[in-house]
Amino acid sequence: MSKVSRRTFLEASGSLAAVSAVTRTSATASPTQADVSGLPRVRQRLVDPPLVPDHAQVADGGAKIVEVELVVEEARRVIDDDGTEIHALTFNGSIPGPLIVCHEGDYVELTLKNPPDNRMAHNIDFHASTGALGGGALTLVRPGEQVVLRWKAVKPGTFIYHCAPGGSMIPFHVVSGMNGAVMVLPRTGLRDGDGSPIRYDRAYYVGEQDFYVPRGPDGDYVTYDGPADGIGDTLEAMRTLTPSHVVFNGRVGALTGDGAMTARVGETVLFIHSQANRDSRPHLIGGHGDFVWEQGSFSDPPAHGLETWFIRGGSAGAAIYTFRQPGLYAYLTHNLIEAVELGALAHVTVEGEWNDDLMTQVSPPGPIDGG
Ligand SMILES: [Cu+2]
Repeated sequence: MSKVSRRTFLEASGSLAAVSAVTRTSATASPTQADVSGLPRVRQRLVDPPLVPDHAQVADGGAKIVEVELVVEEARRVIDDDGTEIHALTFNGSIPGPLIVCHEGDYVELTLKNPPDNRMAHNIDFHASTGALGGGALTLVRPGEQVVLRWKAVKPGTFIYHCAPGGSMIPFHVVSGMNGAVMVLPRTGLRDGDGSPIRYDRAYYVGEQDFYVPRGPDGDYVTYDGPADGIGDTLEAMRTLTPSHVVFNGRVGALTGDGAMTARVGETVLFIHSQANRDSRPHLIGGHGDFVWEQGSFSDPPAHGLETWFIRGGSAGAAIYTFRQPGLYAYLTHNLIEAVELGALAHVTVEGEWNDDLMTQVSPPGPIDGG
């Protein structure tokens, strides 16, 4: 049973007032605590997005304890092609943090480490979990500390997680990079609206991130010496609600060129898309969302054949598409200003045979007939 001192708890909850009712002071096991000692344990090796950890789509066997480790990394990151640099706050060094995958009924057992050379306190709020501010009230770790949290995955779907250390530090840490996603698969796998199984050949995790980099009097972005130096200016920029950058996977162009996602004609691809702070409108140019769990809940049947879908700020959604044509696809937010001018654009390079029936150029560009 986790134990939280009053002092730690208040630090973790910050200005959020309604949480005193969940203060836990007893060191004895709750009568509702399940005995998980007999459950098998599997260690999930987390990977940098857009890759996802190895996982079974249909659960083999009963509930498991899925062990994962997140290490907080406070580090400088360049976020665009102009060399704009921020003091990023990250889980495991990537923006977004890694995708965690489990099945409904499994337990996720997280070890959260805050190395001693960090400067700030951090915690984690799992939207997929139940209780204690999503775990935020039980996980505040100062530099040099670690904590272990176990939660049961009772809701199937895609969910974000994020740091939430209290007050203004909640949005500040989230827009500095401290967010990621969990996918809780139904034990029997995904199903379409008719209840037929859906299987995917590959999966990608696209984490969308809004940054608010302050500008100096000359209009240029400001680079700060230390992680705390820019907090005041950044909070001021955040309050304009106007991001300087909206990007996928931590920087402009992270998922284009050599970083582009890949697939083959005939392959079915699952795209998980998270936005921890702000709304987004994913669209696959030249393709569709064959099956879309726009709100992320796998308890609900997916929508079919969508053009553009909507990811609410503070959520993750999932879309599945079977590629039918080769070529370069743009996967972007269809606020095209955010996509093209601010950075929220990715590419999917698809190899395979062109299908003339689906599209053909009947005559190439040339002079207008009779002109
Ligand atoms: Cu944090």
